[in-house]
Amino acid sequence: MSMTRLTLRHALTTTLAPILALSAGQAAAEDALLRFAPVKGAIALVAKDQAAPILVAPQDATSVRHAAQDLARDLEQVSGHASRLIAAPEGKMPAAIIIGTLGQSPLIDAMVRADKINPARLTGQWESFLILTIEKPLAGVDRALVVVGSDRRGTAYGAYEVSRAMGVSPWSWWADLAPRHQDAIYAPKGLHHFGPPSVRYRGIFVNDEDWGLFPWAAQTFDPTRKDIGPKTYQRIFELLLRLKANTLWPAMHKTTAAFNSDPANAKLADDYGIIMGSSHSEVMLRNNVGEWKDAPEAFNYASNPDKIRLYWDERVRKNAAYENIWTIGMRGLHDTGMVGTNSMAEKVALLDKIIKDQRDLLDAHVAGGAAKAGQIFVPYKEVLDIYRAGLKVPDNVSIVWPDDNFGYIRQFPSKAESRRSGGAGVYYHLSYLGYPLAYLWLSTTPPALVQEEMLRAYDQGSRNIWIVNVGDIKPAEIGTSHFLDMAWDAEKARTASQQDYLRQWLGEAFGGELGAKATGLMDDYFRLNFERRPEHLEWPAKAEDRHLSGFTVEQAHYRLRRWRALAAQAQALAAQVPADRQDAWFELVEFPIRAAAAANIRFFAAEYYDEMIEVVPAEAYSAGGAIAWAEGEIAAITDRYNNAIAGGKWRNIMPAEAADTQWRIYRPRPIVTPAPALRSAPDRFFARVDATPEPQMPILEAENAPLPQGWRKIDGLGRGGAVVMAGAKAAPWTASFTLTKPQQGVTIGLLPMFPDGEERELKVEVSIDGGAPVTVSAPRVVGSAGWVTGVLDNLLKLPVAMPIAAGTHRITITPRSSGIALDQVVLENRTEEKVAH
Ligand code: REL
Repeated sequence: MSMTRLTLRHALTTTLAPILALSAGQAAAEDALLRFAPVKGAIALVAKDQAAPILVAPQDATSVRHAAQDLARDLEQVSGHASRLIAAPEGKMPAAIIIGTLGQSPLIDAMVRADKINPARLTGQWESFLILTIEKPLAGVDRALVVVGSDRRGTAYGAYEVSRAMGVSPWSWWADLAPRHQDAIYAPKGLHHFGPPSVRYRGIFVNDEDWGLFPWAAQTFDPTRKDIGPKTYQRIFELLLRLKANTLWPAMHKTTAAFNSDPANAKLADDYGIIMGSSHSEVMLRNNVGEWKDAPEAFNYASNPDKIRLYWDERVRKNAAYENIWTIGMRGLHDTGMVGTNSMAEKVALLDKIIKDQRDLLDAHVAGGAAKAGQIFVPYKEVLDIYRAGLKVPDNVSIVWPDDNFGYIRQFPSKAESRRSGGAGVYYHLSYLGYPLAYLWLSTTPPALVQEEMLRAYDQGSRNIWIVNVGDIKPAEIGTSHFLDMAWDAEKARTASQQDYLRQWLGEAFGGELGAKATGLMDDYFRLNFERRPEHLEWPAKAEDRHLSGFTVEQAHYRLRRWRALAAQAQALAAQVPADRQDAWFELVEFPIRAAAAANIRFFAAEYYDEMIEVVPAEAYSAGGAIAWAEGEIAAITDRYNNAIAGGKWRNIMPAEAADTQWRIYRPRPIVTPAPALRSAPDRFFARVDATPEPQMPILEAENAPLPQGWRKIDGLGRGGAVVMAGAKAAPWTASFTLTKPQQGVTIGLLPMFPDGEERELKVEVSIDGGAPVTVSAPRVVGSAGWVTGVLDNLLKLPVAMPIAAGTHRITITPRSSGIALDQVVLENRTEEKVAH
């Protein structure tokens, strides 16, 4: 037995567990894939002004050769020394990097035959890889760092993993995180094993691109094409591989040409090993807004099935050779319901027939037919009702359960559904255009919420496909990484808090010290935006509401103080950021914080102006000045993003603000923006903001009571810093409090989650001092007033009527449904807030 084999065995038994527990790019120093100073026994990949060549067999997949080329480029970018790509050993080589796929690369297979690589952990595995050092791997090569993948993506991920270990962030190009120079790069002896991923298909949906990605691609990045075409998609595919993702739902709005209108796009996806899907409304890879050339009324399967079937048939034939995930079912031409039916029974029957016909097309053209082809059914918006009314989705089709567009997953698979051979998945939003209000500007969904919901889904069987709507990609960099990292390794994610994730991500981007400071800022950014997203400030607006936002003056001013402090810190810290991270700092930290802060100042100053103009005009004029200041701030930082940073690379990517107005129905009494003549210096307003007392609310924050058995604390969600989430057999939650005057009841604040499986309402029992419990329930109906309130506030307020005398009491809350995330108990019965759920 060779020495290598011994080392291998040793590595497998002793070091694998800790390595697996650590993330990519985060391995502890002693387990590091690469070092930048000589270590005993390490292989010199770059030393003495030379970079080792990269061996990759011509027989290997194009995606592998792309990744090898990118690795060569990265090596050169880091070290300044070019590395050559070669197909076989040339002469005598002291060191090399060998990249290849098991069973596909003759280089790798030769090493397996010679007992240099033990393929046991790769054979038959999905997207897995080993990175290991081997002595005398091939004739003529003394030593090599070898990346061996179980399949074409596994190998590519492995090559990018080496890049990452050299300091090349997956976002290096997309977020201007240029790698730092290294004079030398060494690979210490060892073996590292990665994969298989927790979730089989992991991808993004580029959506609502009209205001960011499209104008940027059309006018800045690919002006010859004037569209999102292969040049832009190449960047997206590479990003996906660097993030260990494998699937894309492409841009689909009318402004952008349909992805498949140029066959070069799908061909390129295949070259990169990317699996192409399409969104819930673009079944059978057809982008209807761009490709359906007949009258819109003719997109009706009840009256026009032959024509529509032909339309689908053409796409299936043309794209059958590629790896695809076929979305089946049918909606309207865009994000609307299917036409041609009246009753629910008719809808179910028509959709059953559509699915059958679509599977016949797959049988006709795709290798292995409908029994083998990857297929998903997405019960998005109205389609969930059709599914619930009895639609039969064939067993091998994955059901991809969407969130409610606001980050709360509408339905989790029941036990029976989780046993379907096609498995289950999730379609999740980090950005949204639609009812009741869009959020397209800043990326504000807290990682803590995404983690909670996605792991709930994972635990209940949604493990086959996860797709996240990332809007224009920028500025959703952190959210996108977080989602895809969880999809790659769900167990690792489980133990990390929001702050842990931010610390790791920002530490990798900016270094430990600056990363830790940025973590505090971004954690606060997510918390403040969770209370109200910057795009949702104008809500709610019942005509009689004094404050459109629903915030009292104390709450609003307290909030502004926190935003102003945060923006000031982000700006002040910029002075400590090294020159090569200045652009990235602005894109990832400073811009989102300053933009959200300015949006809040502008909105709450306008509310204050409205309130004061007839009472103390000078106060109002100063608030008018604050509005003008905030408008100027947004204009200036947007201009800087688009025109000044990264040498103009991002021109046209950042819209001046939440780009959409069509859904703003909640604005019956618009805030008056004062004319310039009615504005003065903002100092008086800001002094007022600083002097307003903190809001005093009689509130019990759930996380401050002792955590009962079966509950978990989730940091980063809810008012006050955390919520507590009840598990399956949670004990009652209980806390004591003192009232100085009698109350008519309390108001329970929950996160507006959905319960598990077939449950349809959130339910708790509340009792005071061991008295008779009162049951409170909230049916979770998307579109209802209660749902709108819940998702825009990220808080579901459930008033409980029960007289309580002054004095000290004990309240007990017992979960009676799943999905109970308790945020707070307001010691008042806020019946005026009672809304229909
Ligand atoms: O978020 C979604 O999935 C939908 O809103 C989209 O399909 C749709 O294109 C939306 O962007 C509105 O146009």
